[in-house]
Amino acid sequence: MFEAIISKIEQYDSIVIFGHLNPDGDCYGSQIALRNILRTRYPEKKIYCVGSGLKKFFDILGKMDVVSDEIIAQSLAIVLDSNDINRLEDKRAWKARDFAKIDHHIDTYTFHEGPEVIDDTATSTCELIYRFAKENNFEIDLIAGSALYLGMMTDTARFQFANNFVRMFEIARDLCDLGVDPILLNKTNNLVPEISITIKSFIYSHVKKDKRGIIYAIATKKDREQLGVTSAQICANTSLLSYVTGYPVWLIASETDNGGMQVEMRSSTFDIQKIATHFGGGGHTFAAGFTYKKFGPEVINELLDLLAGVVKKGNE
Ligand SMILES: [Mn+2]
Repeated sequence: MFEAIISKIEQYDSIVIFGHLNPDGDCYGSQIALRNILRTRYPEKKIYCVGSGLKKFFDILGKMDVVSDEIIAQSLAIVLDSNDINRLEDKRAWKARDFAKIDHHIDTYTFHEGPEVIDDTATSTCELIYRFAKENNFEIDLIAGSALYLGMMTDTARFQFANNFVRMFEIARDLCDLGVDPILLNKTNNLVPEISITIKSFIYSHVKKDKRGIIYAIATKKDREQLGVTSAQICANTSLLSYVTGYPVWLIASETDNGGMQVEMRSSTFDIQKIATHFGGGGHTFAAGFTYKKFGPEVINELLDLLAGVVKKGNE
């Protein structure tokens, strides 16, 4: 499955691993895991991770690397957990000599040519990195195993969602056998900055309901400036509106600094990924998001109408 990617890896002395904007546990975890696995297997090669990573894990799983343009220009870029070229955090991936990709999102075909493994039935990119290591007898050390566990745990919202639960739990079991400490990973992952109280109280006091089955909250740029938070910080809280009886779709929309809109949407039941695609985004069937060039009542209403259409059709 990974033969073409491995043959690329073997051709290069330096490899730079890229991820998406606003890195989450799966993005950071898959980058760190792949870095460790490749460093162990190919000690003579230089392997780097770029991007902002997940700071709260730096002490236990490792920091990101600072890599010059010159190094990138002679490296193989491996892009992880990203299906949309516009959502790549470090755009220098396109300055690399060569390119490969491993991902579990529904493909949007915006990337350059190169060997790729895309499996949207996988729980996480970390699951794919696990398979990459196992299928090729690459050693998974304790750091890599912990990073893989982190990504699988966070992308499944703590093992709630999977196409194949047996496969997911078998991997989790194998990682626990390696010595991974789920309590430490959970505890670290649960840590939130104090500002999250402010964000949560804003969302709960700005809940809006659309009778057609959508519950949501909207933050304008002014709201955000008063709170002192970014759109990404606001949009990371969709779970606050989840599973309210009568509302199978929930979302948070935030006006971006340049007057556009960032949206994160979830559904318990309906395929909302296609609505994200309509606005130039993507994601998964029940968890998707996008950034759009416009913000305001008109575009919000368009979004609500489209989602209401999905709910109506799904209920027929
Ligand atoms: Mn992911």
